[in-house]
Amino acid sequence: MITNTELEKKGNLYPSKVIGFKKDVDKLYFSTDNDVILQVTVVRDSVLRFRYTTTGNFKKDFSYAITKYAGTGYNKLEIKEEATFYTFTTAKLICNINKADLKVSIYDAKDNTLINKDELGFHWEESYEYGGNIVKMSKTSHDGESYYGLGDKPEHLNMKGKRFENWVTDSYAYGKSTDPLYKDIPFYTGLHHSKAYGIFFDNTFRSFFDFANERRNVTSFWAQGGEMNYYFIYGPKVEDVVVNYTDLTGKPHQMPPLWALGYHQCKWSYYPESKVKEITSKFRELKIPCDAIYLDIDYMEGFRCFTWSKEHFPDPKRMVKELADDGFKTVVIIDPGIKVDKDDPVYQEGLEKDYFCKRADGPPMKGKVWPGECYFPDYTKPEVREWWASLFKELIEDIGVKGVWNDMNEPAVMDVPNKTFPDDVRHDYDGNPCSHRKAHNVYGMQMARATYHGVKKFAYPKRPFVITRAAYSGTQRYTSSWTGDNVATWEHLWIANVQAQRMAMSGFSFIGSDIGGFAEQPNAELYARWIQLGVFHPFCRTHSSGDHGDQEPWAFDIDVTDIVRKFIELRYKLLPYLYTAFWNHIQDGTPLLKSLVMYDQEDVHTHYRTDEFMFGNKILVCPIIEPNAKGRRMYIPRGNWYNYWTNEVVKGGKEIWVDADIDSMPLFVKEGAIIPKYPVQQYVGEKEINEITLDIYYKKGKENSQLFDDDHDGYDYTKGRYSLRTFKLVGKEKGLIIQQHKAGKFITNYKTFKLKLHGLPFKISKIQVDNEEILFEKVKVNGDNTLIIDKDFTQLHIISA
Ligand code: MIG
Repeated sequence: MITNTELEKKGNLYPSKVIGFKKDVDKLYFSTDNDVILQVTVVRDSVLRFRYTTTGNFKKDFSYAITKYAGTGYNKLEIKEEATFYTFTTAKLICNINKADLKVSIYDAKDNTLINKDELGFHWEESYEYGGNIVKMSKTSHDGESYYGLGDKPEHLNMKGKRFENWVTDSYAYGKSTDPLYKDIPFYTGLHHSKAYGIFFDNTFRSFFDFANERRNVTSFWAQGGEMNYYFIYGPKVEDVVVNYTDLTGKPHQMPPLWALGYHQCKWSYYPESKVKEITSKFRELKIPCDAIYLDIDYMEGFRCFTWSKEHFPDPKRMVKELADDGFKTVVIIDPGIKVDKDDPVYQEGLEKDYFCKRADGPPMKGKVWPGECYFPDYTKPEVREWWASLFKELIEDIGVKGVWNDMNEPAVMDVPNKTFPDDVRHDYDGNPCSHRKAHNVYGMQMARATYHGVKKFAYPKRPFVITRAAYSGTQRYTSSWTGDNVATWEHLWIANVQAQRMAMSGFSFIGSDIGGFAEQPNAELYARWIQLGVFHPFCRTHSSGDHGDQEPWAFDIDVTDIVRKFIELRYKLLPYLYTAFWNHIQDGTPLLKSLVMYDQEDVHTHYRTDEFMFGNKILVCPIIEPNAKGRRMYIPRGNWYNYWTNEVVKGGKEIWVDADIDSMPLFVKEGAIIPKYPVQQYVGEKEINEITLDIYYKKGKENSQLFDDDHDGYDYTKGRYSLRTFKLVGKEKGLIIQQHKAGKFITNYKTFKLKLHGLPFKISKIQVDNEEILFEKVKVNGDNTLIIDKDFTQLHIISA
């Protein structure tokens, strides 16, 4: 007879005193009397890994998040034993381990500032419910400490005072307080005393983070299984924390094809073929640039993956070709559920080769999704990923589809209360068999990874393009992503802005929202304001569920169509700027979007800002997120900025009112910046680009800018066939010098630069290119300070009268 239905809690357990210390190359081991071992790996001078076991030995080490390309190696490691603690020092950090209780404190090695300190530190609770341990960590929260990151949380950028859960979940029409959502990125950046550090808790079980919510001075994180295993990443700059985290978990494996940075149009669903063509033709007719058209689930036959509806798409290869001839790349959706259908070859092969996930007692995991009852490939098995990749051959190689959209990969299951697989489902986990409790949060990541490998293989020598809904840390290596099923409300415009910045701060920059909102329908004004924000997100796509009407740029009224065109055109003009930022992103892990706190952490005003952000290094963006606005107040970070529309220079470090009627938005350029621009094209590659415009914003002082170019697709750039130009601007009272440094072997198509000088405080009397005076006719100086010069100049000197 069961007498007690309450789960008995055993209470917290703690490490006892340290009785052993051992060093093994880059690893330090501290063992306690009660069988706890702390293993510290010195990954780099500024990156330490902390790993704990409670059983006296460590299980096999395996992570889907950490990339094999992560940097390792440190300059210094000195270890000392003191009376009450051990201490070790790297070139950047000092770390103390208490002998009495294994508690850790970490200091900046330069000035001894305390950066991070265990409160209770590592502790655990044996779980009767799950069998294993609930592993916990608590840290002291400093006065004035702020917290950022954690993926797609639809909450204020600064997470102080809040608690969050990580469990990848299909969250249709989520709201501002919905938690968790589609992604699990258990990484945050803490900032206090102007110094930033990061913590990446690489544990895929359901996890929780508490940022001084339960107790005012304590920040904690815990998971319902697995190991206490976290990386401490020192900045002290916020940006360096994110860069170092991105180094650990990976940058995108290659540049996106340039077209993927264009505008994308999507809906659930465009069908049949005639409807698709009607949409694409309308873009060309109205001269609204667009590069990609999406096919949602209705293109398939009964929602079966890798099939086409014969009725609606009788000849996909011809259609995809015709779309391509008109500049449109076709992207199709692929979900994880494979219909239980003995006549379906994918199902047959999956079953025969034992590729589907199984319940603990043997039968395949069966769940309902769009096609009806389905089985689900176990993407955590290498062989299954290879098989899955091979399934893309026809779609990509033969039919000519250019990108694949992975949806429902949380995995989402219909008609069950927990919306996903039951906990007992088994996974291979790359040879580390486990239950769904451990594999759930990486399932979507591994699906996207397999899809990426397939698309990459069959698109070769072109670059792949993949988009995923679910993600775990590291997914940015393979794919872009969107923020899931948002709603056409003003609040969601705020959410979209915060989510994109937060994702960029979480190492995942190739992100965007469903522009206009997925559920419900925006009015004309909301759609226009959303496009204005969306063109400054790395992934720029309108998508809607289509239940509530049309959501194309022309679906509202003519005035709005003109506004939408104006901003999509701006996106196309800025493509070389965005492409250059992407290059820096894949090279160095530099985020594509920077919240103000990342831009200027010394200025405490930035710590609680949410709306303003940097798009790349030079452009300050602030969306209008309220109806009926003629402008808004916004914070301008320190320094001088040019209003993009008026060229008026404003001094930052304060809040100001900025006019922005419906056809405009607050947009500023950092002084000294050189912004490269293309002419407007209807799609990438429409025009041969012979000239690049460089918008030069005069500054008294120095500023560097860059311009990257390559073939816009393919892999030649990895062999040095790219062109990277660095411009060094030096502005003086009576002159302006721009030096160009060139790197790379690629010969660009453009031959000249059209320089537009903004804010020049003097009249030009003389121009020298590489120390030779140039006749005004030759360089075509116009009344508006525009001049055209050869792209290969080394030094341009503009001299005042
Ligand atoms: O159950 O494929 O988030 O973008 O249009 C809905 C149909 C499934 C959810 C995705 C959405 C997509 C929709 N999908």
